[in-house]
Amino acid sequence: ADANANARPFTGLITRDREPENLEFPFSALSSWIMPNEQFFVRSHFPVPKVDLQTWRLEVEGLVDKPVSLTLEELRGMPSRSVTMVLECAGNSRIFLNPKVSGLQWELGAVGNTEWTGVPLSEVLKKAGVKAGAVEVVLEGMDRGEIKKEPVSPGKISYARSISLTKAMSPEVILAYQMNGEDLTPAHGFPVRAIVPGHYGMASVKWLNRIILLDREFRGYFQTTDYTYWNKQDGMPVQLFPVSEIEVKAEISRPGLHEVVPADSVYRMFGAAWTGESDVVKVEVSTDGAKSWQPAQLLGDPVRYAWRLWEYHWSTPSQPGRYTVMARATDAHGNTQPMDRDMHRGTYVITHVQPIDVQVRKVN
Ligand code: MTE
Ligand code: MO
Repeated sequence: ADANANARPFTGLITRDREPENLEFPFSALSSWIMPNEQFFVRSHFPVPKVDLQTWRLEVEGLVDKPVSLTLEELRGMPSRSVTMVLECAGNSRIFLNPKVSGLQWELGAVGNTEWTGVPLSEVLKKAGVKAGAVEVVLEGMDRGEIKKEPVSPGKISYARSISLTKAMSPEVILAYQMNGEDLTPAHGFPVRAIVPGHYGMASVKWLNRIILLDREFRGYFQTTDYTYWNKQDGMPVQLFPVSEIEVKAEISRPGLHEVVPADSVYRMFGAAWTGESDVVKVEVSTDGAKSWQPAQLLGDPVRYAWRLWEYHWSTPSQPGRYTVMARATDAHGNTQPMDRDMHRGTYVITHVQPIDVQVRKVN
């Protein structure tokens, strides 16, 4: 199969960076629980790597009984499963941070929810036999590039992230070769990517071709420099955390920022909410600048690791002017989105409640 055979024009996505290509979904265009493939956002640190399926292998090495090397055909021959999950970039909503920070200026659309199909990582690890003492699993992609950061630079490196062995052995973590029943597109990781439900997008390594079992914490660039933040914990003054689990968040699709909303009518507010290793149990909406909160209606059934759509019928004011609407979600662990930004989070995990300003106008 030719990787480019799967290439499709992206429909209606916003360019955030051209080289490498980074594309955002315009969140006010959300219309379905499953995001169509051609509207799924793209976040890549390096150019899309060339793949030759004649020589392509998935290698498993490190603390294993016997290293494993699989062709795509062998991998596709193993028992598969499908997982519908939300994939959110840890930098989603960065444009709303005040003061401004560097990094891609995502609005609300560095997020998508779709069905991924592939082989559970645990099955591949069982083939290799995990040795006692292994604690982390490094997932390495084929994409490479030069990192130029002052004062020290790691030079030319591959994209790699690790997850704990415990998470790696969980049944929802898969090595996916399909999204929505179609082969992965080049931009989304053809031929195989990791899918790590419950974790921010950086863990779902695209163009995956190497898995390494370690007896210690992985110290790679994307684990210890990029996708990390400093935090206070258990009385320790500061500690460096690799960004990992998704935190609870609701986003408003409609109304969009600065949308014109008719006065004296019923407007259907609509959006999505998600969390990491839990379920969204409540979404609330405020239309009076956080003075009061009303319950929104959760749509469909809960699916662990997927997002939940919600709606709220807003009786709009008769007085025209600028109004602010907000939404906030709560998960089954009792976590609710904060009103204010926790500055320790640096440039990631942007989950504080986002005010959306709209213009209420008389229709006639
Ligand atoms: N995997 C590789 N090999 N290279 C990358 O740059 N980006 C990560 C992750 N996997 C990345 C990667 C990040 S930060 C995110 S948010 C998701 O892929 C985005 O997945 P998508 O492009 O399919 O939306
Ligand atoms: Mo990301």
